Amino acid sequence: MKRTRYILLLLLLSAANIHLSMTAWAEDGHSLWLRMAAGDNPQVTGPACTATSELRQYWQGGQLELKKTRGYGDEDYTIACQDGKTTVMASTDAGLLYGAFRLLRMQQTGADMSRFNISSSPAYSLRLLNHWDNPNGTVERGFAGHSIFWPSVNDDILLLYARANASIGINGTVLNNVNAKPQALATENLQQVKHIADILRPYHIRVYLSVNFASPIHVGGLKTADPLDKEVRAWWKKKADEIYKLVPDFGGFLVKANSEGEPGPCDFGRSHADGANMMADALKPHKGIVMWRAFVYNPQDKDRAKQAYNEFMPLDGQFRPNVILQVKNGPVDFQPREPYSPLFTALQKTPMAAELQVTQEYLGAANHLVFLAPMWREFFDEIGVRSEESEVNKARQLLTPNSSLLTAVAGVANIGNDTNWCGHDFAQANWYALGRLAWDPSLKSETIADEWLRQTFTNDEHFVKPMTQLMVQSRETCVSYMMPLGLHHIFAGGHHYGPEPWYTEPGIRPDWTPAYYHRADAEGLGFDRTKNGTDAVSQYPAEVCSQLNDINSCPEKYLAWFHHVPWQHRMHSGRTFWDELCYKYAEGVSGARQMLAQWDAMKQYVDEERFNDIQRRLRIQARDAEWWRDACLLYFQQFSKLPIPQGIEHPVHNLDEMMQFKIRISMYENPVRGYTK
Ligand code: GCW
Repeated sequence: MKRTRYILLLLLLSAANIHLSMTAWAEDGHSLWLRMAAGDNPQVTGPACTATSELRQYWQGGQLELKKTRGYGDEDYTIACQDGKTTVMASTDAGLLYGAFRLLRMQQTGADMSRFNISSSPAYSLRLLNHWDNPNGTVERGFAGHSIFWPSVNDDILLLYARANASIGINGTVLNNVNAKPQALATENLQQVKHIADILRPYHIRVYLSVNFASPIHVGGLKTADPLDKEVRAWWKKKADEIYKLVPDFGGFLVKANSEGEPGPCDFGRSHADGANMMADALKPHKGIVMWRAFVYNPQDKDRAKQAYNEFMPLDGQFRPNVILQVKNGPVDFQPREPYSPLFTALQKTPMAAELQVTQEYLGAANHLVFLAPMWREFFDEIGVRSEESEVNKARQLLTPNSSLLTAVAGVANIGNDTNWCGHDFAQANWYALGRLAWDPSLKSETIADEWLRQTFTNDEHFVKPMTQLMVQSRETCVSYMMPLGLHHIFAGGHHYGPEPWYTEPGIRPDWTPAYYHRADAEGLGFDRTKNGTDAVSQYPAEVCSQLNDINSCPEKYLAWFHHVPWQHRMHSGRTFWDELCYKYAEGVSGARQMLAQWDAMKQYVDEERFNDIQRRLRIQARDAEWWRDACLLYFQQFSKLPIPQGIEHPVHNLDEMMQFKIRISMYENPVRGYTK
């Protein structure tokens, strides 16, 4: 009897093992955070809509009813469970959809489902992805393969893309690069836009296009693209009509104008407002919008960080109501750390979109594990958006009476046709975080990391706890080994991956060289943006301005951003600025190594395929961190002429060697090797 039981037990165990090795352990990251087992649940009742079919397929609980009732905002929902019965209530299909995905998230993360009553509504009405995808299939600053939209699409991929976005609240997507080819608006192209829109629509995702300002010339055959020209205006109206015939819920246009060589209204002596308003007028009858980018800078100006403000502040109040000004979170360009763009607290009448970069153009591409929620939280905190975790925010809340002007969040996507979508499995977490924060910017980074890890890997606490910590710390680690204490834009020429604080070329624009930003000399390091310098500080509200202007009250994380800091300047730690810089780089390197060690300890909780790939990338990251430290400290040491303090690890390379390193990548690829000679 005993023996039979024993054999039975063995049989059961081995069956469980086979099951494990065939399902849970064969993972390639393709399912993202949507790893629910499919089924067909007859206990789910509701109107015929996407929410009902999603829940019918993936709901593992008991009786569930979806109900449409009046009284909710367009995307709001309530979900509740009482006496064993779960209900989703909303006024629209979209509300039901978001409620459905909330339930599935709770189910996947192992939440207590016995009794709850949750209501939710989004903080921003537009929550978008921007794809920098080109018609030939390359993705600018994309590190995960080719475009999923161009030149052709795979409908299954699009469907999963739609579900993933809906599950995190994304409700719009811009299908092509802001460096837009005129052909985006050609009639053949619009057929494909329609095809994509038809697949995304059931998931409440609208499509948008980036447009080239000179399209009337290149596509329409006109002589000019002057926004005040009658024929040009008529051309845009006709184009809009054509688009809306194919895609009745088309979202609108995103425009990069007079920036980095793109055409724009200034080419015709007109203002950004003239250009944006012309397009807004064409889209208005169809309820479309224009998202006009504020990313402009010109080599003649003294300080690149001031230019968007200088150009757009005088236009505040001149835009049509269906124009949104899309502003990057920082005043320069998606650096590992930037203070917020002063436009966010200065504009009084113009609705704004915050443009955040999900793709890691300046953060180690798809080789480095950098969880970006803490960076975006920092941004939201600093512009005074409500958050539960922030101290800064409490002080700033009153500074931004106009924060209601922030109406949209746009994330520059990190998505390509790689099997796991984002190159690095952990880069999926940044796509996830973008959606979650655009819905609710008060979420803590920990919360987002925790729920993403549970859905993407496992609910096992031994994995979730340490990995949450690792993720939350990863951004600070990256800042420390790349550009601590306010340093910025000291990347190698030609790509934005490795360090080259010395980089220059004959005839190059100064604002495209690192020396323009770091200004290292015998006296110190950093860009003087105080009142005695370029006075960029004055673009911030008075209280913030005086804090930033004084080297003793300026947050140390922004020191070299706003000040030319003397090497001997005394830091809060008691160290000199030079020593602190050395310590920060050392911290960055040890942080990167710790991530690798922590991951190595997680082997038993992760399938082999993802474990190995992530480990390989973490090793690259740890080596890159050393490379950053050595290149930067050895280079800056030529100016400081100070020793690297005792008690921390010293560079393992020498400067000449560092200056020989070159990476062979283009702006369309992930560096396959950390660096090559
Ligand atoms: O960050 C810079 C990038 C460019 C990009 C530009 C922009 C799409 O290096 O690749 O172009 O910003 O945001 O327009």
